[in-house]
Amino acid sequence: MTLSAEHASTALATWLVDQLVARGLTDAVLCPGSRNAPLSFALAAEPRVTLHTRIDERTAAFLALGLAKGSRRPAAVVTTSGTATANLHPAVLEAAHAGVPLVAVTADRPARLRGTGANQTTDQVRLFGDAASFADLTGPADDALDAAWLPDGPIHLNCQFDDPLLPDPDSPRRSAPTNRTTDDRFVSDYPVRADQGHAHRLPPGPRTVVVAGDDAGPPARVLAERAGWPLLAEPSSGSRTGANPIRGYRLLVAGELGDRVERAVVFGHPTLSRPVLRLLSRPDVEVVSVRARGRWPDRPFPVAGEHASVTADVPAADDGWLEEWRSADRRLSERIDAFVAAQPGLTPYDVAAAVNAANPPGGLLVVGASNPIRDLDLMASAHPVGERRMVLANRGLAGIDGTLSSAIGAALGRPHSSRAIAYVGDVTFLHDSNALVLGPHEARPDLTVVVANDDGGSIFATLEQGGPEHAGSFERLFGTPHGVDLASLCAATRTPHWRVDDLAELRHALASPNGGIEVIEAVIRRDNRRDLDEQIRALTH
Ligand SMILES: Cc1ncc(C[n+]2csc(CCOP(=O)(O)OP(=O)(O)O)c2C)c(N)n1
Ligand SMILES: [Mg+2]
Repeated sequence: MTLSAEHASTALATWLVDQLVARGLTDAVLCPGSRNAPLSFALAAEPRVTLHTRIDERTAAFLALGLAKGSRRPAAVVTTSGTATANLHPAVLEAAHAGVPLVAVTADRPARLRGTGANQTTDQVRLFGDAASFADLTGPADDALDAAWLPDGPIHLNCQFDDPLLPDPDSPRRSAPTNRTTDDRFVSDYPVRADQGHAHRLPPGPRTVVVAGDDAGPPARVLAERAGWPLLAEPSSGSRTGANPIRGYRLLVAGELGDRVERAVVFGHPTLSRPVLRLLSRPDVEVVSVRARGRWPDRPFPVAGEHASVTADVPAADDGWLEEWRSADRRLSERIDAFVAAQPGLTPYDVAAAVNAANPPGGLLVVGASNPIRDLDLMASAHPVGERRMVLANRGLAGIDGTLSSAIGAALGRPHSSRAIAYVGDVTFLHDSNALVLGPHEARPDLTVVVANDDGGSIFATLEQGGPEHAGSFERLFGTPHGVDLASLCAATRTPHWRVDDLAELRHALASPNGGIEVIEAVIRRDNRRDLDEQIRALTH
């Protein structure tokens, strides 16, 4: 380090950026501020980092989360001190639960000013509690960074910057990189879930299902195929391909077939369906868990055993178990499709099916929480193995926040996708409409945002609070209609917008993307959601 002591902040920032690059970082999202200026200059001078700038720190953090998920590399978000840092908390929590290497770099004042009421200075030490590993950096300190570094979870690097915050005008802009190649010791195992060591071998016998929650990955499918077991795979599991996924599993698990399950092997984080979670909590079902990513990998149900990976003996004879599920699923799928086709107007299920159909091999689909992911779950048949589509959802905590930013990040992080689509509810869209605020210098992905607009939160209609006894207060407390004119909202950021209210128009709009970020608003009803949901559940009888 050749910089003078007076430029300690620049030295720290330059060193930190070098270190992040060595750990595989290629993208950083910067939010403007003065205290973080040393990092801003250091990032701008680093040719190996693609810099993104966002005004809103919450949006920025979810953009970085999406970049990490789409690229399967760590991504950083960089902020000034004070309230700015607290805006990172939602994305840090999501990253902690989903096991995503989100690097939160916050600028702070020197420790001597903490607790003194100095301007824009608060207690940022361990701001995110146990959710993130933490280092309080005062200068280049390899040990502190090594100790905090996680391959699969959020890292909070708090940087104490003293004045001066600007680089020495007399020093060269940047010396040639010396050790700034990626260091293999640190490159995370985030990209590939390598089976570590020897896989636990399950004996055949009990009637078994494979449950693939969010981020389960191909091993769930491989196990189901090898052993001849039905695969109950959420849309964002990464396992929903081939012949074993049971499209209507959510309904079938609640019935007679579900009652006969004796054993379940769980991959990833299953959160989407209550019947599956009930199955996993049943005392007569033996649960075998394959360790999932995340800061808290423990299961919320008792497990008989937990393993890094699992395999099974190939069954000696076909006992018909898989075929029972498959034929029940075929019958149910036909009934669901016929029921949906018979409904007048555009239904939420039509939107889900159209979105699924518009996602080609090599495509990227980011799905919002609430009903969009559930409707997709119900309507999406499994694609053939080898047709690689990436389906992502923030299922670590299933928040409706930051979804558009996550989608923009994922699309930027996976630039070779044949198509990128985000599919969200209207409340989810509004929650993160700041994602559409992009400056003129920012990279804009090609991304079609489909908003299923039912003017409020429809999921609550299908839950207990949607019962007729609560009808009087339902709209105000849960439905939250907003009446926002999405066309005007989009116009404010010059985001192209199409409003469609029938299936043919929706398909047409989906079939003709114009490039850049564009919004398709699919207008659907909310008043009949509870009724539709009940009728669909009755199709198993
Ligand atoms: C940050 C956050 N706040 C609140 C919730 C609770 N919540 C779950 S779904 C939902 C409504 C979502 O509405 P919308 O996006 O329109 O989808 P819909 O239910 O209509 O399909 C809310 C508020 C949440 N999951 N995350
Ligand atoms: Mg809605």
